[in-house]
Amino acid sequence: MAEPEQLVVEAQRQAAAATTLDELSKVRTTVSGKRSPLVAARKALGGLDPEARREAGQALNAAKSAIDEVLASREAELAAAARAEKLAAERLDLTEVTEQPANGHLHVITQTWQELEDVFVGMGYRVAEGPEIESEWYNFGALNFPLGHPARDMYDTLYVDYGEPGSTLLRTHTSPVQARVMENQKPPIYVVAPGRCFRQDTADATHMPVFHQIEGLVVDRDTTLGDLAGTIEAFTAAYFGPGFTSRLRPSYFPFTEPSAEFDIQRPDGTWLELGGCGMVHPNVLKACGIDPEQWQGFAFGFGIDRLALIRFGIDDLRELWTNDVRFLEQF
Ligand code: 2NM
Repeated sequence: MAEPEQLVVEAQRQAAAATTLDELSKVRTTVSGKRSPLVAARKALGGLDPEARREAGQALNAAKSAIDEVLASREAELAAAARAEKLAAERLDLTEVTEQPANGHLHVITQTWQELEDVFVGMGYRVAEGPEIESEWYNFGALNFPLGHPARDMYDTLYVDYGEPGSTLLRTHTSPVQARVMENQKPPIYVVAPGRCFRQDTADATHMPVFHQIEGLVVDRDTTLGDLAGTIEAFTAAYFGPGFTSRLRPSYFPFTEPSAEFDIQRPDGTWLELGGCGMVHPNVLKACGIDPEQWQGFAFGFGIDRLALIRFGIDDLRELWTNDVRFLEQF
């Protein structure tokens, strides 16, 4: 028969070797279950005489208590370890960023718009804004487009069903912003008006019914066509970089006289048609409350979207409106 102390030592050894609660449960069966040496020793007590039985019984009871304690304390250890492991495995740290989410960026048109504003602000201009829904007067009348003038028809105007028929429209250019500035501010005036414009147009690679323009306006004393040409040239170098130059070609606009188109020359000698410009027509100055005998002005304008295409090497305007992130994120 095994010595009771041996049984305790063996139970300690096996309990310590168990690394999971499952293993410990098997150890419990082995060291204190029905077929364990402990229970066998208890059964064997019956064969002893009363004196020896009492002594051996006490020793076995003490061993049984010691073994139960060994099992309970190992069980507590393993249960604590299992709980800690489960907690660690299930831990949800919502402040923990495992993968940096991709950064978005401004749309190609917005980037171009902001860079243009930066260049003009650097040249001393202020940025002006106005309504996208305009009156016939600010979009045409004040700008020397008389009623019934064929130039009005060239703008494919989208009229709004509001007020008298033909009185309210979606602005076809940002020039009405300039008219409002002239009406509300005293010269000298140096402003650019970037903004969204609307024309009834079928979308194709180079046209959209919604597009963006930026227009500049200067009204000051003794302003000349030379100042206009110098301004276009300074802008060209500032925006496109050194090695880019500009030229003016005679043209016609109702709100400027003389009028011109302007082109940009790339360092490789090729030309790019960019926009229109001219000396503000005296009728426009008068309509906006400025005395053309004292003040002269020049204005210029071009499309932001087309510039964005050139700048980023995109060949179809419609790509800017599809808003497919896989396309836009390239720029
Ligand atoms: C252009 C071309 C030529 C222009 C004229 C004016 C105003 F209000 F002063 F009369 N603003 N913008 C103008 C002149 C715009 O864009 C192609």
